[in-house]
Amino acid sequence: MSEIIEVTPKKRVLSCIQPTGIPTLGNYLGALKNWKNMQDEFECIYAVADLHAITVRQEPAALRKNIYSMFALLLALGIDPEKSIMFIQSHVPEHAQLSWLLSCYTQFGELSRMTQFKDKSAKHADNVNAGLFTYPVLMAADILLYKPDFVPVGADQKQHLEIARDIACRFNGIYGDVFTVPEAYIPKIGARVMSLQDPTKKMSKSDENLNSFVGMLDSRDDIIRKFKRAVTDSEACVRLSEDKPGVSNLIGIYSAVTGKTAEEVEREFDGKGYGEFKLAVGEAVADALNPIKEKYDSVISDKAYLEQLYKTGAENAERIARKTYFKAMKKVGYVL
Ligand code: ATP
Ligand code: LTN
Repeated sequence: MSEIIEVTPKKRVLSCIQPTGIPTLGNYLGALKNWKNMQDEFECIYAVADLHAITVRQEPAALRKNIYSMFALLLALGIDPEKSIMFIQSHVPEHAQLSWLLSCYTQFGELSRMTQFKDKSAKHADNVNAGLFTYPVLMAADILLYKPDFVPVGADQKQHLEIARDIACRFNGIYGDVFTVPEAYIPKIGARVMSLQDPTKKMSKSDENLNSFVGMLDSRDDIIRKFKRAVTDSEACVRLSEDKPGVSNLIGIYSAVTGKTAEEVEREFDGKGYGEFKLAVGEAVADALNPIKEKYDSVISDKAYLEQLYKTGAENAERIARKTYFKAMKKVGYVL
């Protein structure tokens, strides 16, 4: 008698990252590290969100270079193009197309409440463009086109994910089941890595103070130097506490790269000074990032290989995106 094997389809994951510079340790621990780990359990789709990048003015040559670097970095992180779909957002026109449709189902008021819009328009007061305002709609399109179950992001993107869920529910409420309503997947440790110079602010690659963030491709010496200079406090005690944001941030980073719990870290450095602790954090981070840097160096110069991968990736992505986009268009009443 033949046996019937039931195969449950894998749940789907989608995420994107903007090519606005070399990602930081914050991007890595808050999002990218999970991208690699999720590949075995889930069907994963990852994109370089280049359309999002121009909400802030970009120099053309730098943008082009950053798109290549970010795509190469995904490979260096261990994203396997045989297992996962990886592509460049602008290569799949349905993202911009669905974004227009969804923008007509998104309220001005809800976009006005986005903290990223408020922060970025304050920071770039001379260029508060409409794209910066509608950025979450494009992000909703990125997500909803692929019907993912989970979206791995850092804690700062939670609000954008909520709006994507609201838009999906609103659209489904009018037209029936078109979109899947996704869940955010935010890591417990590393969800919000703070600046090394001002631990009340999130670590950001666009910070003017270069000592405030660790870039994923920084040299070992630079990484250790930046941790040695990290702002702490005068208590000289390695302890997790709300009134010790600098030390707590370093404990979080050390936990995230070594897999040790905060209590284990506190025990390990009991009675030891900040000098020894900061050096250990710097070395552990450099050890964690080194294999990524080595792999990046080996793929970045192979333009033909990268091109072949992003072309195949876009074809595979578009096959999925097109179906959802046409379904949404048809429901709205367009003649197809
Ligand atoms: P910028 O710092 O230039 O404003 P960004 O780093 O916030 O950009 P992205 O590069 O698009 O923006 O972020 C990619 C991913 O990294 C997102 O999932 C975001 O939530 C996560 N992320 C960004 N900063 C941090 C941080 N400090 N800690 C944890 N996760 C972060
Ligand atoms: N806004 C995100 C980048 C992004 C994204 C997405 C993340 C664009 N489209 C879709 C998840 C899913 C950010 O991290 N700043």
